[in-house]
Amino acid sequence: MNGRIGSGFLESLKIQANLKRLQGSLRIPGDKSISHRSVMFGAIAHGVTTVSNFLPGDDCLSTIACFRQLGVKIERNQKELRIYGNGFAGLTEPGEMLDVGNSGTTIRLMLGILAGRDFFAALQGDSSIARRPMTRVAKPLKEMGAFIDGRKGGGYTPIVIRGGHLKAINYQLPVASAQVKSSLIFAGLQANGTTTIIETEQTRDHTERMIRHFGGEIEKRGTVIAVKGGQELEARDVQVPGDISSAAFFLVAGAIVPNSEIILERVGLNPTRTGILDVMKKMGAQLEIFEAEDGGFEPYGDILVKTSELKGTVIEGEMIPRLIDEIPIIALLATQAEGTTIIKDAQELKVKETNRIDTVVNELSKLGAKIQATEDGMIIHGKTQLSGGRVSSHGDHRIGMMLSIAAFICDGDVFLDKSEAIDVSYPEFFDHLKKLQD
Ligand code: SPQ
Repeated sequence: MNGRIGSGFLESLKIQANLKRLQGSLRIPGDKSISHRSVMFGAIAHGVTTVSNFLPGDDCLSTIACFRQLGVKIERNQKELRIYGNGFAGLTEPGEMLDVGNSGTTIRLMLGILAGRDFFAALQGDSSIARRPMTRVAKPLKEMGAFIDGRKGGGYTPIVIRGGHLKAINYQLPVASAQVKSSLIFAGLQANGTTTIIETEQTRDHTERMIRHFGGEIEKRGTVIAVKGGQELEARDVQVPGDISSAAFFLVAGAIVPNSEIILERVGLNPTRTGILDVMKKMGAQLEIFEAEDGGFEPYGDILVKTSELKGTVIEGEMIPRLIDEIPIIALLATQAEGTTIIKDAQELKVKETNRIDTVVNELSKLGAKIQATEDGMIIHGKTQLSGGRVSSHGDHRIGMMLSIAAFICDGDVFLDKSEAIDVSYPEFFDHLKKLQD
């Protein structure tokens, strides 16, 4: 990295190309999904929840700010939190609009919590959040009895909600989404009766694990989840494992930069999130996984990755939810694999922080990748020598990090616009990149 060039909104980060090696070990920052949920569960439980290794990324800070506005006392010292919960009933009407920033998880899960509260709240986020669909949570929450309205009938932000007495429903999820599932679980905890949720595919199960960790009950049979209303949760200590979605950038960097050997420490190994490890192994990556003996309620371990000879593969079906956020960096990996990689069944990528099918394909094409978009994914032909150029994160943290790693294997420098988006999930990203080059 050679600092920023240019000025104002045209500022661009120059990233050094043609790296000779990456070596060393990194302690990966806390998992974003688990960090959000630790604040939410701490807020609705009774007593003082302590959280260690919390991710101080912009998204998780938005969650803290929102719950403070809902009357919850939260103390933060860097990566340590103390949350003073008074149960669902302890939440109070916010005096101002709740601002979720760039965070889809914050708004969708919070709507599920607010659905059971008999007060008014208005929510909004940034321009990316304004484009992301909210009907997927608004529709079932309205069916349970919440009043929700907003732009385009409550389908988009700004969105308003007045919660109240909820009735349990049986709901078949129309898309594979942990956010919709979790939102309904939070509403279900406050409803009359037992709410049943049927998933299309297994998605990340951090909410289910955390209910049990906080002393609650949730039943799971295959893809059917049942949650009883009227449960009260008790405060607990939460140790957040490292985020495998953040580790993914260094897993791929280690595999594609020559002469590399990297150890990633205390990475979350929840099987609903480890699709990237399975796919990398299938593509021929040299990975070793050392699982920790006691993972608490979320398993974790260390991962060693070395420069590897890679081959193309097909990624589809139930694998997709297990690596949905890693697809941008897997696309880069595929440019360095011999043969063709096909990614299918991933149309959900179109409604993330950006349309991640289009942004990945457009930005990697600028660097010379042979990649094309399809209706539900992309096709990548390798192995390709990437060239330098000017690219943009388009305000999407995962695209920014993917392009920064791509720069390392380009034969000319890369200039990255909107690199600040990376702070959403990995504020230490550039320090960690530098550490591996020292
Ligand atoms: O929170 P946000 O903005 O939706 O973040 C993303 C990401 O890339 O960090 C998605 F854009 O992760 C989601 C993930 O894609 C986090 C998440 C969760 O914590 O429950 C679930 C997934 O989203 P979804 O829509 O499949 O439920």
